[in-house]
Amino acid sequence: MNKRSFIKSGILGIGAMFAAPVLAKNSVFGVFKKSGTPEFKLPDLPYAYNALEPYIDEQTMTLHHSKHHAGYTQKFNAAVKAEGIQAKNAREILMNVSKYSEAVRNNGGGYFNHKLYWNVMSPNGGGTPGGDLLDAINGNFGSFDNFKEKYSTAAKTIFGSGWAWLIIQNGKLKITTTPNQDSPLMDIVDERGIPIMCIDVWEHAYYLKYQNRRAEYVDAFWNIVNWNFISEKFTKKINEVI
Ligand code: MN3
Repeated sequence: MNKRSFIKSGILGIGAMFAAPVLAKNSVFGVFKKSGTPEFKLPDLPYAYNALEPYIDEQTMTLHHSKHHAGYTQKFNAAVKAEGIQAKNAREILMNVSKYSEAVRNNGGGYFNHKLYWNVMSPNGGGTPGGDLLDAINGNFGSFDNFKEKYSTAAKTIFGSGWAWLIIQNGKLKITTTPNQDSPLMDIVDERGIPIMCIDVWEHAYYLKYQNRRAEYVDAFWNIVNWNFISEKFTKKINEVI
């Protein structure tokens, strides 16, 4: 080794000495960020885009999932990252949403609400629920028909964009509505509870097929309600408190 190459490798060696701790620090920070700041993925639909025809059309489902829900998911991730939010999951963020920005409230709600909405519908849905859920519906609303009527009215009469919900609140079933992308899980809504059923009444959910006739979309919704999913959720969540 001549003098020149010794100096060169010496400088590289010093460089490596400095580089090593920097890399180590970055990788530790990387692990920390991975476990602390969650990253959310757009979930796949549990059925094909055309599976809910003729009640909800393929084009609406395609745009609603691949554009709207994808947009909420991407903006939710951006906001969570920008604000350095650390949480186990989206539910934890929504339950403490008053601490965060409007972007987290709107896009976090959009991310979470649509995930439930896709599962509340099924091409094999419709009919009536059974078991414990039916007993609870009868107990809280008098009859299934009465529940259906009240839920439909709530969904049809929301002013502007929002959601109608069936929630568990203090062990009882309750119908509520929220504006925009607010969720019953959020610590800023009037009626908090565990959501087990929802319908999206934003115009993007029905306008291509039903135009201004929201009531027809709400009436059609009953043909695709996934009572198996909602019953299972009810049984799992009945003893949860928020
Ligand atoms: Mn929507």
